[in-house]
Amino acid sequence: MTELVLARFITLEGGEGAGKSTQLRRLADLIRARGHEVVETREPGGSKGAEAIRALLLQGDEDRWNSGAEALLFAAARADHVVKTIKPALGRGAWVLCDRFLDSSLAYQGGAGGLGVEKVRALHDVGSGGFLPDRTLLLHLGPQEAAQRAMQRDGDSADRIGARDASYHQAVASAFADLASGEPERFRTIDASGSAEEVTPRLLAALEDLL
Ligand code: T5A
Repeated sequence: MTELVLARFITLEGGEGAGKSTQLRRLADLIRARGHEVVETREPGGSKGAEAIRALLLQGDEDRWNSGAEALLFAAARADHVVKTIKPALGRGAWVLCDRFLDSSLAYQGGAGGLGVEKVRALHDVGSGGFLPDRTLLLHLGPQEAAQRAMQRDGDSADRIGARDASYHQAVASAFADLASGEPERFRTIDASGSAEEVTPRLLAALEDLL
């Protein structure tokens, strides 16, 4: 019998509380059931160095870093994550499912933060050679439902980026929509409303051609 080896790098993106982490776990189980090794990872983080940078990014006062410094830290964390975790897993034929990746930097620091997507892409070129996912699943959820879910999970203790105001998060959502329409071959936009059980089959259907 031939061994099933078909490495894929899949990212889940979207605003706060869209259900990315919940869906990533559910999707990983379903892909494993198809016979693949699956590595679940996240950003910022996913490697020892990147997890250390995560603490710098998400803790402290809202104005601890400006957009440029934030983008540099995210790019540095990503560079470590790509080299230490993602590429080795892909190299042995695993699927890698990642909760946020470059597109979060493009939408948050590049779009909402005002840095511009080209500068963020340039940092990604320096840090990670412009490495991109095979597919990006953008979870779309209306702002009220997203806020309810984020509140249910975090209460009043959102991190320094999650706690930014509604206009910042609206700008993030709009930047994600622009990214998806600019790269339709890589992105699939998924309706994230309804129960977790209802959302998972939509995500799986968007990967079916890769499985
Ligand atoms: N960031 C990150 C940048 O600015 N630039 C970058 O480059 C990167 C990589 C990371 C922060 O950093 C920013 C973005 C973020 O602000 P984080 O702690 O890693 O922060 O977490 P987030 O990715 O922000 O996680 P979210 O808050 O977006 O949540 P998720 O993962 O989308 O949602 P999840 O699964 O945790 O669900 C939230 C709650 O809703 C419930 C869950 O049980 C949970 O309580 N839920 C549902 N409830 C009802 N129906 C469903 N279908 C549900 N699905 C989940």
